[in-house]
Amino acid sequence: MIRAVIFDLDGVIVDTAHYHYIAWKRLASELGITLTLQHNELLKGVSRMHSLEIILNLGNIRLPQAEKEALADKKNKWFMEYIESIRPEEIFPGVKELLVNCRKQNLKTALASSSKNAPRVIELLGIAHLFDTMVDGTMITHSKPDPEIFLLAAKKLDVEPGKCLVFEDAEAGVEAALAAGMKCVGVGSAGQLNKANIIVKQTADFDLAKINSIL
Ligand code: B16
Ligand code: MG
Repeated sequence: MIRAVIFDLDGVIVDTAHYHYIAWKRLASELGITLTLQHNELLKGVSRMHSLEIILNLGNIRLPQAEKEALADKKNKWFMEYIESIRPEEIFPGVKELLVNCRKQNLKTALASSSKNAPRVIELLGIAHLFDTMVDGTMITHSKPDPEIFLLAAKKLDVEPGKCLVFEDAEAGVEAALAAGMKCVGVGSAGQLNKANIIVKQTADFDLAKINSIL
């Protein structure tokens, strides 16, 4: 039986991926690099510094660590400005209801986001009370595709990894969930997420009544 449901944030609950994209694109263009939506797929779910490395590689740019940190801080300041305008209306349709229904069915719920800004986003969305626990980028050493974030969420929930179901929109996130020994619902298009146990177009398309058929 599935006992817990673990949700990624960006791309699963709200489209913060868009704000990450415009902030990275702004930084990339200052560096003379054109960042496309296709490139952006590689940045989903991975840490801030790893995202920067991917962008610098696109432009064949090598920089000392201190400069990289300054660039990452610059991007983060822009991102933080953009997300201050996020409102609860931006939660993807049906996601709040899905969380409420999970809890009604005695499933534990967790947030597992690589973002160090996840607590602020969740606060602005007003949905902290719908999670039994939250794990974010400040609590982990290795970002997705490493399973650390999901294993920590399972530990905090006190549920075995094999009884957890993860919702993920990023390839790195799907890989992390499977590496943790969990089941995974891929949110998005089949091509990128084909390793997931099932794929839905939007988070709310998942049929909670059939949750155990995934095992
Ligand atoms: P930050 P998720 C991830 O969040 C994003 O998908 C990824 O694009 C971002 O680089 C990462 O968080 C770190 O975010 O710079 O705010 O710490 O999809 O795991 O919820
Ligand atoms: Mg995501």
